[in-house]
Amino acid sequence: MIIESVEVVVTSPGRNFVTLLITTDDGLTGLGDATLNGRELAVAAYLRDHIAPLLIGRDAHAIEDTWQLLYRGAYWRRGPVTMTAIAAVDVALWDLKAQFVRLPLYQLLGGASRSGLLAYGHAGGRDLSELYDSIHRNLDEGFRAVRVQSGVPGIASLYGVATPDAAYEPARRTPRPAEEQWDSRAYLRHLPGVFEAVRSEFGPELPLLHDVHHRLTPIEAARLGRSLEPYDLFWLEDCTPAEDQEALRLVRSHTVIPLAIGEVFNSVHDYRTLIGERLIDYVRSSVTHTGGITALRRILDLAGLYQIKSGMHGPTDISPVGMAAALHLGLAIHNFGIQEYMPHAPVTGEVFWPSFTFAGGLLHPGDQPGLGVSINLPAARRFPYEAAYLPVNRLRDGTVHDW
Ligand code: CS2
Ligand code: MG
Repeated sequence: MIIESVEVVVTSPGRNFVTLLITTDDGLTGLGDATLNGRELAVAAYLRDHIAPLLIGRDAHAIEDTWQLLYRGAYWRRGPVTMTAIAAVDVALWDLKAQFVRLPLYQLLGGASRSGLLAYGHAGGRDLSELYDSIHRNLDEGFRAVRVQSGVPGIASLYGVATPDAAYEPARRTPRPAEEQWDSRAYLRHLPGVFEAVRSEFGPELPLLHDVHHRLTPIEAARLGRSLEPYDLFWLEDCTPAEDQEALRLVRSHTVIPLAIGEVFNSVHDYRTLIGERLIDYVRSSVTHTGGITALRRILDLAGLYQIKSGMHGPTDISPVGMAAALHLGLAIHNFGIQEYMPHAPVTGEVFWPSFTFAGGLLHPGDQPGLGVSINLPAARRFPYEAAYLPVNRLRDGTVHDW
């Protein structure tokens, strides 16, 4: 299987996606997701200008050697742009190998370790009544676990909370990032009451998750963790800015709430302290942003030694290709925890044709050879790239804060 052509497709059906297509002399095409929210064109250029020329003529079966070549061979290591580009190549090569042997990809990763992947949906509301409606919608759609985000009185627009008529999509199609507000004291005061209310309305069984989105200091996060303990959360996500691994020592010493972190990480080195010192319970990395199946599998194998489980990032900015890769990996590994699932807008389905399924609260990658996703190129061309950015956050006095 010799690589004959490499194509980078940037398309925007509902939101921007970058997809890598690798075609071999056998006539097979493998797909990889290279979408990095708000920095899509940087990855597209990295792939087109610096990686594609290296791939032409190489053996598509040599997945590990190609990974090492792209990682070590660039001299400049890690970083979200580089690791997203490497991930796209890695996933496309796994897709090709699995198509070549006519097996669903999870079979090459060791076969299925479970019958389906528990998924969590997203509920958010500006007040309790909107939030209850949103949780009910998730349950009606079949979700058996729900992430709960709530408005905070006095904060006008906030991460994770949409108006009831619009799907939640943090990246907005504006030439510059929109601005949101933040007030840690107001949030810390308000949130425990929200979880108390949700627990008494929906009972003790439903797994509830919450995403702080990197906004607190370690001591604030410790206080929040303690105050949420009575409501038995499945996890508290990104309670402090993720790059400061040592911060979680302080959080951990004050609370037994399970912690999840890592959607912005891109390498096993971002996890060494967190995993080695058992400072987290769930690894949030996606296949798409962490160097592909080859690299994320290594992180999860290391995590498994410490009873730490997967909780792969699955927002809409992971394309259907990236989601399929996550599902094949999640089905195969032993230490699967939960899978985030934010279904794409219907228009995304005009371009990407995935075969994964969601039924009874469980995702399954399907049994087609390879990843089981195809791309409709004429449709992709109908949706050209449109600049879109994640918001930035400011405190009441205008100071820029973590978003
Ligand atoms: C999030 C995302 O899914 C999550 O947990 O934190 O909504 C995140 O904000 C986006 O993926 C950023 O690209
Ligand atoms: Mg998150």
